[in-house]
Amino acid sequence: MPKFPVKNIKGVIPAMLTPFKEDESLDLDAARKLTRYLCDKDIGGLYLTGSTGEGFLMTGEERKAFVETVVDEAGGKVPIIVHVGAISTKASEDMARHAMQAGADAISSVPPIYWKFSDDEVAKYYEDLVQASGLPMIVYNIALAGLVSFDMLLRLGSIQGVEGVKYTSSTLYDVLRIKEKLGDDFMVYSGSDELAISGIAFGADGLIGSTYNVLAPLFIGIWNLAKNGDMESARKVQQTANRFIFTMLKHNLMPTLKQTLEFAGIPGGISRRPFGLMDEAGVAALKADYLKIKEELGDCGLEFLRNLT
Ligand code: MN9
Repeated sequence: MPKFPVKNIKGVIPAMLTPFKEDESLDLDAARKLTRYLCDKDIGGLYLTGSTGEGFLMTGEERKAFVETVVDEAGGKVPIIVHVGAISTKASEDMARHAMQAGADAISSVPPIYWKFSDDEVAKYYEDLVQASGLPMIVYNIALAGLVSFDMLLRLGSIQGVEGVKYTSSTLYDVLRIKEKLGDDFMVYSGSDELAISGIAFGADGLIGSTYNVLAPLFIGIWNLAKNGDMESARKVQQTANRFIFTMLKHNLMPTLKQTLEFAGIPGGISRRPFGLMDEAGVAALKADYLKIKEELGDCGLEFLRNLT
C-alpha cells in the first residue's frame, strides 16, 4: 500500500535527472547522491524516469533498477511518483506493477505515443495501468507526447484510479478549468517551471519540473510565498528563477542541468545519446552566464552558484 495518498502529494517535486556515466551506463551511486541531495530540501516528492529522467532512453530493467535505488535511498521520507510510459501497454504495465512492488506511491504516464491511437484506446491504456498496478495514476500531459484535448483530459480524469494530471503547457487556464470540472480533489501539477507562480495562482496543487533538480530552493521559496499570499515577493523570485531557466534553455537543457549539478558537487553525469555532450567551450560559456547572474544577484541560495568562481 502506498504510504502517501495522491491528495497529500504537494509542493515542489523535482522531475529527477537520471545520472549516466561517460560510457552511458546507469550510475546508481550518483542516483543515491542526487536522491539525498534533493531529499535534504523541503521538496514535496520525486518524479522518476519521465522526460527529464530520460525514461524513454532506458531499458525496462534500467528503469526498475533506478526506481528501486531511489525508493530505497529516499527511505519513505518523500512521496515517489514513477513515470511508467512506454511504447507498449504490456511494457508499461510491467513497470507499473514493479513500481507498486518497489514501494512507489503513484504512477504517471504520457499517453501512448508514435501511432495515432483512438480516444478509446488511450483511455483503455490508462485503465489497464491502474488495474495492473493498483496504484493511483497521474496523467502526464505534455506537448512532447502530443497534448490531449481538454475534453479527453476530463474523460481520463473520470477513470477510476486516475487522480491527477501533470500539466506541462502554457495554456494555464486549463488548470483552473480542470479543477472546476473534476473537483478540487483532482490534483493538478503545473509542469512549466517558468510559469510556476501562474500555476499556483490558478490552483495547482504542486509543481513538477526539471529545473527543480538545481533550483529547488528558489521554487520552495516561490511556493511558500505564494501560499502565504505574498504574490509580489513570489513574482520577484520567479523572475530570478527565470533568469536561470532561460540561460539553461539557451544552452542544451538536459546536459546543462547535469553540468549544473556538477557545479554543485553532485555527479550529474551525461545525458544519453541522441542528446549531445557539453564540450569544454560549452561548459565555459554556461559558467560565464551563471557568473554574470551571480555578479548581479548574489548566490541566490543556490549551491551550484555558491561554488562557482
Ligand atoms: O514537464 C519539463 N518539461 C520538459 C517538465 O522536460 C519538456 C519542464 O520542467 C521544463 O523542462 C521547464 C523548462 O522549460 O519548464
